[in-house]
Amino acid sequence: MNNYRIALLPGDGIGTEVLEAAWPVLQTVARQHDFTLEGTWLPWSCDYYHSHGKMMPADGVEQLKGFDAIYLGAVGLPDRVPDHISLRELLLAIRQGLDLSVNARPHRLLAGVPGPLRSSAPFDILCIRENTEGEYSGAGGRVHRGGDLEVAVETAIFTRAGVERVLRYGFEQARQRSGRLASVTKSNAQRHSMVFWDEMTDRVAADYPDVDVTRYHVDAIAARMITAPETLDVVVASNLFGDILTDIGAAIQGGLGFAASANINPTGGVPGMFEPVHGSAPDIMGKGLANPLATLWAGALMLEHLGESAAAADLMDAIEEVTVTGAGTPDMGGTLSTGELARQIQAILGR
Ligand code: GGG
Repeated sequence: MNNYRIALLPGDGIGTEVLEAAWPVLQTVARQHDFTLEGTWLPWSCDYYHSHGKMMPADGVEQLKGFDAIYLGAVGLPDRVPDHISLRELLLAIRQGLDLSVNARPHRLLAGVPGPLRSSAPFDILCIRENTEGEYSGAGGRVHRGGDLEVAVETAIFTRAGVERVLRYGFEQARQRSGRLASVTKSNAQRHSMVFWDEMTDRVAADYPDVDVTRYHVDAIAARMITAPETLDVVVASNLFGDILTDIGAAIQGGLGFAASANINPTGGVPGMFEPVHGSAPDIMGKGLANPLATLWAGALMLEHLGESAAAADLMDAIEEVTVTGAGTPDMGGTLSTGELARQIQAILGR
C-alpha cells in the first residue's frame, strides 16, 4: 500500500480553517483507494514569525524536501506582519527554494455553479504561471529612503532556462488538451523581457508543430477571459501577469473560493505544493464562512500529481455532486459552514 508523507502548512487566517476541513476528506478518499496520507502539521505562519522572528525555520525548505507533497492553506496577516515579509519569507521562499517553476491553475465552472458571466458557453482554461522569477524575482532596492530623492527599483528577471521550461510545460499540456496555447506578454511596451518571451515562444513552438499558438497582450487576454473565455485553453504567462490573470480566472469561475493551484517542479525530485489561490481573508477568519472547495480542488491536484488519478477524479466528482444541488457556503449563496460543506463531500466519498 502506498503511503504519502504530506507537509500540512495551514498558515494564517482562513488557511487553517480550509485545511483542517479538507484534510479529513482527503484521508477518506485515500482509504477508499487503498493508499494512506501521513500528515505532518507545520505551524509556519505570522504567529510563528512573532515567536521566532522568521516565517519558517532556516532549514525549512530542506525539511520540506523530506515530504512527497506540501498542502498549504494561506499566508499573511497584515496587521501582524507586513505582507511583503510574510509572502516572500514563506510562500515565495518555498516556491523559489524548491524551484517550483510552474504554477498551474484550472479555471472552469463546477457543476451547478452559475458564475458571473452572461454567456453560458462552457469554458475550461488552464493558466500556467511562471513561478520563480520574472517580476517576483525580488531583485532591486531603495535609496534615499524617506527623502525627496527617494528611488525604488524592482527588477524583473527573465532567464532563458526559466522562460523555456514554463513554456515547454505549457506546450506539453496543450498537446494533451485541445492543442491550443496562448502566450501572454506586453511586448509592445516592454521591449526587452517580453520581446525575449515572444522569441522563446517561437523557439519552443518549433518543437510542437501540432500546437496552435496565439500571442496575446496581457490587457487583451484579460478582457477576453471575461468576454469569450470559451475561446481559450492553455494560457502561459509570467509571474505577475499570471497572478493577475488567475484572479480573473477565479472571478469567472465563481470567486476565489473555487480557485485551486498546483506549484510544481516539472523535473521532479522535490515535493509539489498545492494551495487554494485565495489568501488568508482576515475579515472572515474564525467565522466558518470560508469556502473549502478551492482547497479540496487543490487536494485533487495533489492526488493527481502523486499518481492517484482515480482518487483525484472521485474527489472532483464528489465535490460536483454537492455543488450541483446548490448547497454551499455563503459566498456560493448557501448556508453551509466551511466544515459542513467539507463533511457533505466526505460523506459522499465514504459511501
Ligand atoms: N493560498 C496561498 C496564499 O496565501 N495566497 C495569497 C497570495 O497573496 N498569493 C500570491 C501568489 O500566489 O503569488
